[in-house]
Amino acid sequence: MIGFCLPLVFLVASCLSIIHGHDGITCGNGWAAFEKHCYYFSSSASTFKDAMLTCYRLGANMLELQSAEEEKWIDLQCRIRGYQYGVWLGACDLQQEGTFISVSNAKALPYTNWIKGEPNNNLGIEHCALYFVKYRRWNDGHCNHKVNYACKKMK
Ligand SMILES: [Ca+2]
Ligand SMILES: [Ca+2]
Repeated sequence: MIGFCLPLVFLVASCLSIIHGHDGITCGNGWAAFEKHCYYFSSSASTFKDAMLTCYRLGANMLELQSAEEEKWIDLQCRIRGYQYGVWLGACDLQQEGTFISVSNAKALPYTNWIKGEPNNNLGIEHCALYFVKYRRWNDGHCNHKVNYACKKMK
């Protein structure tokens, strides 16, 4: 039964993705689609807190990277948009120094890709994570720095 149903499920899923394939229809204007999610990329740089609040206002969360594949796509988007540093990631160690957790659910990060030697909590004041395009890896930075950001929601 499973052997029969699976191809059918994939057929229906791929038909749906064709019908809803256009970003403007699936995600709305100004949003980009990648796999099961919609992404909004900021046109200016913000503090970590302002980035988070903007994403909430848009009915989304800050970008929380789940995989190397997603990160690769985000890296491309950052480069196309000419982001100077990269994007904030929805991860911080404000609750417990040294332990980075996801902002949306306070759980352990499902995926990390820190620059070697990071997170280093430089000067004791770095508590917010960002994707650093220059190194294609992550750094902890000062939460009040202004960095571009991306918001993410389910399609
Ligand atoms: Ca820290
Ligand atoms: Ca750092």
